[in-house]
Amino acid sequence: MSLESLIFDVDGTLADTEKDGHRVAFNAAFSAAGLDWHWDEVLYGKLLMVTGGKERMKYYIDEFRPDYQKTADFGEMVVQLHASKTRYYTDLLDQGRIPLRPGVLRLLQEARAAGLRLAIATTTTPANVSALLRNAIAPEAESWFEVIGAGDVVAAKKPAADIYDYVLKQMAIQPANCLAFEDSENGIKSSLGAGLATVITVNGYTKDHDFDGAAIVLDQMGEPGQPFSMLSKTTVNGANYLDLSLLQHLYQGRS
Ligand code: XBP
Ligand code: MG
Repeated sequence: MSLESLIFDVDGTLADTEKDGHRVAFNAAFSAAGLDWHWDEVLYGKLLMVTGGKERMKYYIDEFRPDYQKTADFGEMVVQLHASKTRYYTDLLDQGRIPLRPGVLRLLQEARAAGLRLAIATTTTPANVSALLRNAIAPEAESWFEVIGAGDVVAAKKPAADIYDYVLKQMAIQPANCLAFEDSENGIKSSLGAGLATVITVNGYTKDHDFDGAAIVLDQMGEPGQPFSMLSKTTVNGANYLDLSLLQHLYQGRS
């Protein structure tokens, strides 16, 4: 077996999009619709338990707003709010507000140079992925990825394995030839469920999540001169940033 492909989550993994991106865009959409819904940073951490923006809004009303009287068209209202949120979110990205996390661009460039096949498996809306890639990498960066599996293309979002299964099928590749990159418990449940060895980089919202079964858990991918901290007990042969040789080492040692 050899390492042929890297499959990346987007939100929280490629970029810290949740607190200053998605959350801000949800609040802008709520306010524009005249709703008194507001998601502060702490509440948003709890809402992240549910992936998918439409699903998250429904969860918020069901769990946190027993006072809210749903109307018959509630489902359609959520769809409209979500479309509005997507516009606010992609506008934020078009303003260049959200950069990639440390080491992400370097690792993508190294992987491309080595001929690895790249793909994306995410819960977020396809337009959000396009906006992040064109603004944080390059106008043509979508073409770096052979398959972009996103949003409602599968019926069940993470933690279900469906989005990874979808991407693997599109690529006609076996999970044993790939590594996945995730940042959250829902994410690793999904990737492990699809049989993928998984590299974790945590963020503020996910640092206390359960990453049992991960190939390695890091605070960030790191850069030369900006070392990662390791949160798992993994041998890394002295490496202090994530590069292809460390990925090969993790890949060889995967269980
Ligand atoms: C990402 C998400 C997404 C975004 C919102 O999870 O949960 O729902 O927060 O995106 P993951 P949409 O990183 O595990 O894929 O509003 O476009 O659904
Ligand atoms: Mg994520």
